[in-house]
Amino acid sequence: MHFNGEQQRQSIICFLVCSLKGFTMGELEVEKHAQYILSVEKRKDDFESVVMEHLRMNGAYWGLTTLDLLGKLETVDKDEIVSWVMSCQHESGGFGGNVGHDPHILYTLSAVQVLALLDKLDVLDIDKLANYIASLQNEDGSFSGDMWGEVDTRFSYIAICCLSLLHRIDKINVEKAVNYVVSCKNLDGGFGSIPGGESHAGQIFCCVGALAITGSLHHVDKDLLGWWLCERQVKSGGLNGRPEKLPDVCYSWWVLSSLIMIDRVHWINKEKVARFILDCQDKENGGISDRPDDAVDVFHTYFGVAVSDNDFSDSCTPLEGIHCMAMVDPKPPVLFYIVMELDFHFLNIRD
Ligand code: GRG
Repeated sequence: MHFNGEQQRQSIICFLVCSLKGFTMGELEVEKHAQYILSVEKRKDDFESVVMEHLRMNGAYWGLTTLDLLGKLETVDKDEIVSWVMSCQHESGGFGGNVGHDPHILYTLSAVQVLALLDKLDVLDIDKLANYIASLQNEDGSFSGDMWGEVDTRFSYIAICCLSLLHRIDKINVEKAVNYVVSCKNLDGGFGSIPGGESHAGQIFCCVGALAITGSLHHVDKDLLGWWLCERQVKSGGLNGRPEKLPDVCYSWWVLSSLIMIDRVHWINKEKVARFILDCQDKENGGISDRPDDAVDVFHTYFGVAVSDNDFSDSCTPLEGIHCMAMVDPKPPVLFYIVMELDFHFLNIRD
C-alpha cells in the first residue's frame, strides 16, 4: 500500500477513532493537546520548563512526536530545532540533554529520534555517533549510560534501538548484548534493570524491545510474561508498573507495547485502558496527566496520545498499521506516528 503525507494523517485520525472504539472521536482533545504542547515550548520560565531544563532533549522528542501523532508537526520551525539539537552534541559524538550539558545515551537516542522525525538524519556523522554508543558497551555485554558507568537495561535497549535506526548494529557485540538482557530475566517472566533486579513494566519494555530488535524473542516466555503484564491492569482500567503500585498513563504504553511485541495484547481490556486515558485529559487546557485529576505534563501527554493512536482493536493489529505507514514514508524507516521503538519489525524486514 502507498500513502502520501495527507493520507497518512488521515490514517492516524482513523486509528484514533478505532483505538478508542466505543467512544466518540470528540473525546480525545486533539486540538487542545496540540496547543498544550506548543504552549509548553513557548513558556520558558514556568515550573514545568525549569524542571525540564536538564532533559530538554527528551522533552523535544516527547513533544514533537506528540505533535506528529496529532498531525501538527508543520507548526514547528524544523531548522531551528535541528540547529538546537546539533548544538547539544559533544566531541565524543554523544548528545546532552541541553546546550552545555554532559552527553548521555538517554539524550542521544532522543536526539536521533528528533532528527529522524524531522527527516534530518543526514546532518549526523553517523559513524561518530555509532562509535560513541559502541564505546558504552561493557565486557559482559551490558551498556553504561555515560562515562560514569551506571549500567541499566534501559541503556541496552537505547543502544540497540539507536544503532538499528542508524543501520550500525554491527558496531556492537550483539550476542553479548542479548545475553546480558537475558541474564536480567526473572522467574516471573519479567525483566529488571540489572541481573536480579525486580521486574518492572518499563524495564520489560526495554528488554523485550531489545530482544525484538535483535530477533531474540525466543528468550521470552510469552505466556508467563503476558500474564504478568496483564495483571498490571487495575480496577480503574489503568495499568501499574509493578504489583501494588498506582496506575499511571505511561504504563499503558510500556505494558501495551510489550504485550504487542509478544502477541498478547488481546489479553487486556482495551476499552478500560482507553477510558482511563481519556479520564486523565485536561479537557479545558489540554494535556494528559499520570492519573485522573493530577497536573498534566508533556511526558504523559506523549504516552497517552501514543497509546490512543496505537490501534489495539480486534480487527487490525497495531504493527500492521505501523508497517503500512512506515513502508511508504519517504522518511527513514523509523518513527512515524507511533513511537519509533515499536518499529523493530520493520527494521528487521528492511535490514
Ligand atoms: C524512547 C520511549 C523511549 C524510551 C527510551 C528510557 C527508556 C528507553 C525507557 C524507560 C523505561 C522505564 C524504566 C520506565 C519507567 C518510568 C517510571 C515512571 C518510573 C517510575 O518508577 P517508580 O518506582 O514508579 O517511581 P512505580 O510506578 O514503580 O512506583
